Amino acid sequence: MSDTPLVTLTRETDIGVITVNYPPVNALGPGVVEGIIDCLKQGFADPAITAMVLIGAGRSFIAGADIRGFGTGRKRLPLGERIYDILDASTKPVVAAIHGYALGGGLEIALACNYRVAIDSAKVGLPEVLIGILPGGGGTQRLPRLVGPQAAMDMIVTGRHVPAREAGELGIVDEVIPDTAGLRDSAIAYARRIAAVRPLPRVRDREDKLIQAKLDPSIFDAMRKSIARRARNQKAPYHCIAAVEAACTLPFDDGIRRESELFRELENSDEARALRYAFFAEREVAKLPDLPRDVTAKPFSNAAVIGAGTMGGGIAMSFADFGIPVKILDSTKEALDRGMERIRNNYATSVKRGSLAEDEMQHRLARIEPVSGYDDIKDADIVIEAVFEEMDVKKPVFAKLDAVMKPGALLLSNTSALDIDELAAMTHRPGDVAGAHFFSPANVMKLLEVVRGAKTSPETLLSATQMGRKIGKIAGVAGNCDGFLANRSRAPFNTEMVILLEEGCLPEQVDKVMVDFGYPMGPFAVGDLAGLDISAAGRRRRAAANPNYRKLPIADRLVELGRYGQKTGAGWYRYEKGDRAPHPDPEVAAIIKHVSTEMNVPRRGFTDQEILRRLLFSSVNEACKILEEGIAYRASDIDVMWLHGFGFPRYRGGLMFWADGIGVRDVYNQIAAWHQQYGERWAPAALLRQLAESDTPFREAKPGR
Ligand code: 3H9
Repeated sequence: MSDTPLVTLTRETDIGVITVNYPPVNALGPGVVEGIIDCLKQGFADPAITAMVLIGAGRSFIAGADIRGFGTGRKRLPLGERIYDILDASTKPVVAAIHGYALGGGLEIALACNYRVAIDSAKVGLPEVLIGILPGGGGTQRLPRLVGPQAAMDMIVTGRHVPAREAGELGIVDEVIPDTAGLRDSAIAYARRIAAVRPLPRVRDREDKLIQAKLDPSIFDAMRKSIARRARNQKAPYHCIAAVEAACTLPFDDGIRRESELFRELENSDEARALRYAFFAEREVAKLPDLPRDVTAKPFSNAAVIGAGTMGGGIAMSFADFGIPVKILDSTKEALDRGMERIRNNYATSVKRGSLAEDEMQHRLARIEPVSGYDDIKDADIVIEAVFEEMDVKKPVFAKLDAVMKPGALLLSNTSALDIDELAAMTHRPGDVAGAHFFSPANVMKLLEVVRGAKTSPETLLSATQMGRKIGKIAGVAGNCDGFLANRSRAPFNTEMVILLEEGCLPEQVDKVMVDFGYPMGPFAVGDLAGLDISAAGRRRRAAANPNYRKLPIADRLVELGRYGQKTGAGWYRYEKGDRAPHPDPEVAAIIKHVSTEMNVPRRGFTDQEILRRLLFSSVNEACKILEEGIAYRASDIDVMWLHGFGFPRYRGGLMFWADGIGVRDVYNQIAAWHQQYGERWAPAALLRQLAESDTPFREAKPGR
């Protein structure tokens, strides 16, 4: 701990400047609120001070309450002496000067100040819902008074970060200051300008923006309806709406009491614990514990992608979206034209939907240059191979890259399962080679799985993860094995879901269980989207490599019948022309029953819980093997990959966090029982047994090496 005080008051002639200095983001950790209160009181007492500025040191104003303190019993704010009440009772104007982020409790403090100024690049928001709670520092009462209940709900229920200019237009900040002007000086000048204004403006006194909702309270039910699908199984979004509603129906102080009640109901809910866990897991995944300290990432300013297919195009868009020029290479003009056409169509769809401005689309397209020769990409800092998923197709690409690329370029493969070491062996620089497994659609999905080969250098590993972060991805590291971390941990789930059909389930029944659990789509519907021919090719490859590979005759039968999924209008479901809605298909049910009979497997009924556990426990067991072999750094990395790669419901934390909720012993006992019943594929991982015997939660499992 440094000796620098957390909060200081300095005087600039007649203006008191309160500076919060609690790196990295000025969260309201222990002592911070108390420090601000002390400084406010000193400022009120000093007759030479006419107004005060509250500002953050370092990269942010205040990023909110200290999330680590939640659920620990640590009290967040000094009881009885709430900072918000002290600000409301202020006798001198207080100006919040915002840069970086003013989030959660940070924005709530700013809202209780008399004025707010922000620099252009600042962002404000009440993101509490994203960690399963609601703004508990008056935000649900003050924000609607400033911006109206509809705009307040839009912010509070989504938790989105609002850029300073928009915050200015909404009325959250009183003045937006150009980034170049210097926030501290500008805020002091602003404070001097308004020092004499009386009565002091207080957000709590404003009622004008509430009138409309008082007359027509239907906006609250409309909001509830509009989030029904997205917020299913969750409480926090609904509590957020209820709290804003209270702002319109109750006097201010009663509204604050209602907000506190609702806050307390959420603070230790399962949902809040899971979401807090996910928040920290996402930050932990960025840490590479075994890298030497002095390793630095290679800078990069451009990239190249080999292969203009769906994946290659999506990867190229990911770079272009973040301002990085990228070349896309394919062997024929037709393939390049098709690839560029697909990219243009994807962007055009975003423009049509209103999520991308037309001129921004043009900027992004201008960053993507189609090229047809390896010579055109030889100077790229990073190259990502995204050709057909077959070793014999990928190997010559790596040999070629080795021959042409400038020294030090990162050579990455987008393979989702193939051996990185075999690819690296095609080059004379295996240290520069790693996997960069993007998920489909690559420009949308947040996950990047960086795969470390046996010879991947620490510098390459770090550079590949930082590249991911620069293009907005959450990058996690996996070891090199068939399927790496993500697909390997998911593979038993994919097998089990088809075996369930052999034993008595139908696709729509399994899908319903998983959607009810919280997945956006059921696994069979996802299979149809991805293409059943693709998964069949993966099965063929694995069966060729492993004679004990469990065959999935039902899935194979559909592929033999040309049922490849959405693209052929039929897969696990039937699709109407031009419509993506899956319809249960009696033909599929008949095939399933027929194959069960052929296999001599009696059909029986399944409970929802049995379906859920059969699918997820099979993956938990595999995840334990992955940890055991040191393929993952930590259990929470597996969770991050499931959240961002496979649509696992975030409010359940992730696969391993969810399994911890059941308890490691119960999970082990069930898997051991299924081992007896179904044989080898359910053999419990050694690590699982050890964890169960020592009653150690999955999240504390120490990976092997
Ligand atoms: C709240 O305010 C409740 C109120 O209504 C009042 C109730 C009474 N606490 O993300 P980064 C750490 S709820 C503790 O990598 P970036 C983070 O773990 C809160 N720690 O940086 C990381 O630590 P480490 C509402 C926090 O620049 C380090 O800071 N506020 C907190 O990419 C750097 O973080 C939020 O939900 C925190 N509040 O993004 C905001 N915030 O280095 C949550 C950060 O050890 N925070 N840390 O891994 C964020 O969204 C992002 O951190 C932020 C910066 C956008 C601020």
